[in-house]
Amino acid sequence: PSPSKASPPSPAIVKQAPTPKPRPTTATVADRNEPIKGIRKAMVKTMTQANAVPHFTYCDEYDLSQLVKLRKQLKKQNKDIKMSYLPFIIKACSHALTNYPILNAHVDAKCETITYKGSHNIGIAMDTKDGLLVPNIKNVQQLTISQIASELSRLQQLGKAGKLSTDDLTGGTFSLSNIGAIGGTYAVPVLLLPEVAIGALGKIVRRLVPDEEEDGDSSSSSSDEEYCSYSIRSMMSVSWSADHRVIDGATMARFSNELKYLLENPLQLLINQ
Ligand code: CAO
Repeated sequence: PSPSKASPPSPAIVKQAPTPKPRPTTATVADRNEPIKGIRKAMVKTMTQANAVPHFTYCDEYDLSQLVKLRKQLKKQNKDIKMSYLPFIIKACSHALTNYPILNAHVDAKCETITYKGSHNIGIAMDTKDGLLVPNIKNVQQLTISQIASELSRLQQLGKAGKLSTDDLTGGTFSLSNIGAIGGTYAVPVLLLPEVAIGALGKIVRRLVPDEEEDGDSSSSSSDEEYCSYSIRSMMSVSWSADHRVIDGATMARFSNELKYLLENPLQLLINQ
């Protein structure tokens, strides 16, 4: 049998390849080299050393609605002092550290000794004129929330002016990084050796959260459908990194639960400061 002849494509359905548009005229911008020195050079060393330590990160969300209201009231009543959220958080950390002293500790370079530090010298990561610096507030366990606020303002002003002292920058025992002051929800903080734990605070955001179920609510439902009420709450995520050679996840989680309780019930914090 003779092979069937393929009929030529109809001119109407032949697809024309699109003509590429010419590349826009651009001028190459020269690259720029900059030597890594000063605080950046120090950061290369400290961050590289810290990254060699096996660590884990644990995250949770705290409901700061009551703290947001309380701070608003205190700000109205006391205009002389800059009262951000950090002084409350720093004080609450100190309370929780009292029950978890292993988180307020140093570990030597060979990881042979844990030194439980007596003072709570809480470091605060600051975006300063010179770059990232972590001055610390000394003996937080002895300070009131307003004293912490004044000390934080002093360090922030010195940081802005590039005038933080060696004393301010050394001797920290536990650190916090309030990245939420700039924005963002989660961050994985890098340890500040020889400290064993650091927390990153996210931005406090208002969002819908299901209300706590009251006792008996679930059993009172006559159908399979679940009804739930919601409220707008001020939520903050917190991410903790800890040295996993000496700190286990359960310790970090229990510490975080205690801190969460204090920050969600800030009157307790005011009464017991
Ligand atoms: N969520 C929502 N609002 C926040 C907030 C948060 N997590 N943190 C701060 N705010 C609010 C403050 O309450 C304040 O509000 P008011 O003007 O109404 O009082 C405003 O934002 C500005 O706060 P602040 O930044 O001046 O003060 P602070 O005490 O909260 O923080 C400091 C001080 C120095 C920690 C902060 O300015 C800073 O430098 N943060 C960056 C830290 C950083 O770079 N971390 C990354 C390290 S790793 O590279």
